[in-house]
Formats: sequence, structure tokens, C-alpha cells
Amino acid sequence: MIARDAKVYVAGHRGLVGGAVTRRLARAGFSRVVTAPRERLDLTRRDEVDRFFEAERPDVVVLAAAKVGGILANDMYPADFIRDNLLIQTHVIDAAHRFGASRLLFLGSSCIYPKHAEQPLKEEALLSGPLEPTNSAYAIAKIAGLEMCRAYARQHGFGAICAMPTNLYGDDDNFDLATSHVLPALIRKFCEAKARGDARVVVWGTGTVRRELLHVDDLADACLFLLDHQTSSDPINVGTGSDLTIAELAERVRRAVGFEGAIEYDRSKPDGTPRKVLDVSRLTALGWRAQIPLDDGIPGVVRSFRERAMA
Ligand code: GFB
Repeated sequence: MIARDAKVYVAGHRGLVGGAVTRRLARAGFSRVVTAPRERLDLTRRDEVDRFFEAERPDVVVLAAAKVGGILANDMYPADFIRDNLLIQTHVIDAAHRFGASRLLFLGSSCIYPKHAEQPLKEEALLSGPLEPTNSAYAIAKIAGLEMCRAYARQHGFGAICAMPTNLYGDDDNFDLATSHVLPALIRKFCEAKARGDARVVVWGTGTVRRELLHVDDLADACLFLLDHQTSSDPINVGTGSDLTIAELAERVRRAVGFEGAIEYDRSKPDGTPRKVLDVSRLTALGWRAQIPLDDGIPGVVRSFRERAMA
């Protein structure tokens, strides 16, 4: 268990994951959490990262800073995704080790697993087949980060641990329709369509592919649990263990919003990987499971989107 007076650096505290982790740490009584906004610390610059670590010397690092986006952003800007993620994670993992952190939590993604791996996805499926092309640049950066953690653990005895979360959602998500993930996009589309009195909402792809969704507050809780209990640097999946089709997800958002029009599918947009549900038995065996059902999570995000963006 980590001492609650340990100095913890949360990288990426303004993001969906970093914000939730920062709040969870505060609730658990951590009194020395440090953060740095991008204007003050550019994690893609090694000199800035080294200077920050030299000055702060955190005991624990949560690496929640990353360039992330939905299927279209990943597909359109693969160079940005691989460059920024490789730079950020290389600098932070290396500096954490050199400046004496005892523990680092690296966050990967369920897209590290092969496109046609057996479902639910077990941790052992890593590197057993080709990746989904729409996000292979991002996935390879995340696989490199995971391998770097394992290498630093093996060679230097560095206390890195690696969580692989499934698709995430939450109040502070990115709601920009061009770059967001599916759930915030659907919430925005249905809320705006209802407000305008539109007759229909357009959903990308065929609607038949399946996704698993985890509320970011559940992920933050799992992060703290892993910091306290996990010792191996091998990846550990974090999810709910159940999934649904995009059409079912759209229907749940439609109901939560109270939109009465039609749903249409734009098949010119990519579907991405056909299915991506995690096997969470490793984490369950350690004693953690998700607490926020999708039917509570979706209305919560709908409420907060309406308050923040449509007031
Ligand atoms: O969430 P999403 O963008 O990413 O899309 P991935 C999931 C599915 O929802 C795809 C469909 O089949 C989309 O075509 N979809 C339907 C929509 N309507 C929409 C919409 O309006 N916006 C979006 N964005 N999708 C990402 C990866 O894959 O998942 C990242 O690209 C990362 O690397 C992330 O791993 C967790 O689940 O396909």
C-alpha cells in the first residue's frame, strides 16, 4: 500500500483520465499530489521533463498524459499519435526512473491487442497477431510504453505497473465530433438533435461492431487499487468484461436524452475493430471490479454535457 503522504505526480491531470485520478487520490487522502499544466511543462521535450523531475522528485508517477482520440482522428493523424505518445512516455518513464521514483503507473489501451484476437481479450493475446489498422500507430506507441516499463523493471528493478483500460467515458470527455470517441459524440449528437427538433441522428459505421465502455471514475479507482496492490509490470486489463453493439449504445443514449427521431447509419465511416471486450479475470482475482453501470453512467454524462455545453 502506498503511503498517503507520498509525493505523487499525475501527468496529464487536465485530461479525462488524469483529472479523475487526481480527484480519486485527493479523496483517498493523498496530500502531496503535484501537477503541471502543458504551458509550464511540455512532456514532448526531454529537457523540460528532466528539469521538472529534478526539482520535484516524485515518489510515485501516474502517466495519464497521452495524445488520444476517436477512430477518425487516429486514422487521419497516425504520425501525430505515434510521435507524441512515444516522446511523452519515453521522457516520463526514463525521468521517473533516473530521478528516483519508486513506482510508476503506465496506462495503455485495449487497442494494443490484435484485431482478430480471441474475445474476451486476455493479456496473453498481446503481440499474437496484426493490429487494427485505424489505430495501429497509437497501439504500437502504447505497446512500446508497456515494453519499456517491463524492460526498466527487469534491468533496473524499476517499480512500473501497466494498466490496459478499455474504451473510457466520463464528464470531462472530448465532445468535438471530429476527434472524439463514440460515446461523447453520440451524447452531443442526440442532445443537439433534440434541442433543434431534428428528425434524425447520423451514427457512423454499420452499428454492428461491439465495444466495452468503462466510466473513468471506475478506472481511477482501479488505478489506485493497482498502485496499492499490483507488483508485476506485466499488463493488467481494466474493464467491465461486458460489451454491446454501437446500435445498442446509440439506442441507450437516445433514451437517456429523450430523442424521438430516427437513427441512420453512415456506412462511409469506418467501423474499426469488430469487437474489443476485455477479459478482466486477472484484476477480479486481485479483488477489484467496476461499480458504475452504463445505465447510470450515460445519464450522468448527458446531464453534465447539457449543463456545461448547452446552458
Ligand atoms: O470510440 P471510437 O471512435 O473508437 O469508435 P474505437 C467506436 C465505434 O463507434 C466505431 C462508431 O465503429 C465508430 O465507427 N461510431 C458511431 C462513432 N458513431 C460515431 C461517432 O459519431 N463518433 C465516433 N468517434 N465513433 C479507438 C481508437 O477506437 O478507441 C483509439 O482509435 C483508442 O486508439 C480508443 O484505443 C479507446 O473504439 O474504434
